[in-house]
Amino acid sequence: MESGGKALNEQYYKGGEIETASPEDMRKLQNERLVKTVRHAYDNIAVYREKMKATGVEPGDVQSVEDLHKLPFLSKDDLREAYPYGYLAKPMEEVVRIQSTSGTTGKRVVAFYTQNDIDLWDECCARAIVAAGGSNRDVVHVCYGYGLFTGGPGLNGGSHKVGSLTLPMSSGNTERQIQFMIDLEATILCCTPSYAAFLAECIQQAGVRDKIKLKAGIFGAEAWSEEMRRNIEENLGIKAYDIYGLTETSGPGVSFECREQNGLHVNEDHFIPEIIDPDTGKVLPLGEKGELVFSCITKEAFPLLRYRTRDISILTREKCSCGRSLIKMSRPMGRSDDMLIIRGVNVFPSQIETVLLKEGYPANYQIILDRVNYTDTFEVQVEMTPEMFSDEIRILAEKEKDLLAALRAMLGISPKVTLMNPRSIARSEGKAVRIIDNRKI
Ligand code: DLL
Repeated sequence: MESGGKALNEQYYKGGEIETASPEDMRKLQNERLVKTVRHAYDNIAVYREKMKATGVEPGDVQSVEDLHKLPFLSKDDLREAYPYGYLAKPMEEVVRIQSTSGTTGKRVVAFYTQNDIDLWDECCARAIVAAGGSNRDVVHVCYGYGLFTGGPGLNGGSHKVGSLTLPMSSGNTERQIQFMIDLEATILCCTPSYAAFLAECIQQAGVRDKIKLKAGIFGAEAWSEEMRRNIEENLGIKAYDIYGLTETSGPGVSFECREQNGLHVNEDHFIPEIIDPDTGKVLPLGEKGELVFSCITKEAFPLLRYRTRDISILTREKCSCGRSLIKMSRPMGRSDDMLIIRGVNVFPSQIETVLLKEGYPANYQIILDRVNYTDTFEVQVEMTPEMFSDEIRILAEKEKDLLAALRAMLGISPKVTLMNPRSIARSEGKAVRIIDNRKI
């Protein structure tokens, strides 16, 4: 079916032609869209205009992708400082939706969408579904979270666009997930890889593997390994495809895997990728490892240019047997900041420290992560001060409960809280070892 050229399931979905465009045609389109977006952002986002001025660059200085490096970088901190409306580039009458990053109230980033932005986002996710073999004959079971998180709404929109029957399951209630999967004969599963692995185990335990009709899965939102892919594929009898994206650039669908399952094609007619040295900001050539930076060149409400993702990857432009000419990025290999993704939620260690200190604990703590039964475990161990210490179990339990509530309020997820005796956490001779991540990802 996918033999290159025009064979990308266009019968159901029209994304095929652009996905196989020549590099010259793609560059021409990117140039046009980039010039337009720079003007739009400069004219409509006051803080961005100031940022450009401070860098000494004017919209006219950017005439093509070659000029992209002249623009300043944008970071999560820029967006947080301008929270909530600072980077909104369209009048309220034209904006129809927000989505938001996972994490705390303090650390949230809000992304805005016009109806056109949503349509284009749906298109990006539709491409991912088609690349995974999806068509209007498929039943797409979406158990990414719905709501502020982009996973559910993104894949839901993509599935509609392809014309598949969409099951908007959202997360949780595993028993019901499996029942619907069987009853509705779902063929494509969309969720985080860790939830897919967990589902596979539950399906096996329930002895219903032969009732499952799944043929493919589209998994992302967190790091996963090749071993995990093989494990999921074997246990569910499917092909498991990676999908990548971030709230700031719209959500899932910035890039996706095709049948080669070897790197993710970037939807570069919407997002121009760059790889930079995270320390110097210098743009690195194709094939070199560094931090991914994206410029969104079709977005109306939230047109971020040179946005630093903090994800480490490599870009390559090699002929792909699927026929797509879209540039490929390797699966993210880590981050250039300290953000952790725990059960799909973005957590910064600094948030944990803030809570501990506010609650009167000393800065002697450890964050211990592991993966048990394909689910992240998350423990915060913190020392008590000698004054806090008590040998009465009831008092300690009360303290743990209070601290857990404060951490949950800040992070949006619940760690296991363990109060430790004063001076019981090993001191490091160099930098304190605060994070022990035993997850093999
Ligand atoms: O996780 C969007 C998404 C939803 C992607 C569903 C794929 C599927 P955020 O919550 O803003 O958005 O988190 C973005 O998650 O910077 C990466 O560090 C990480 N991430 C996303 N996809 C992948 C992936 C969504 N396929 C952050 N592999 C990003 C590894 C991923 N990490």
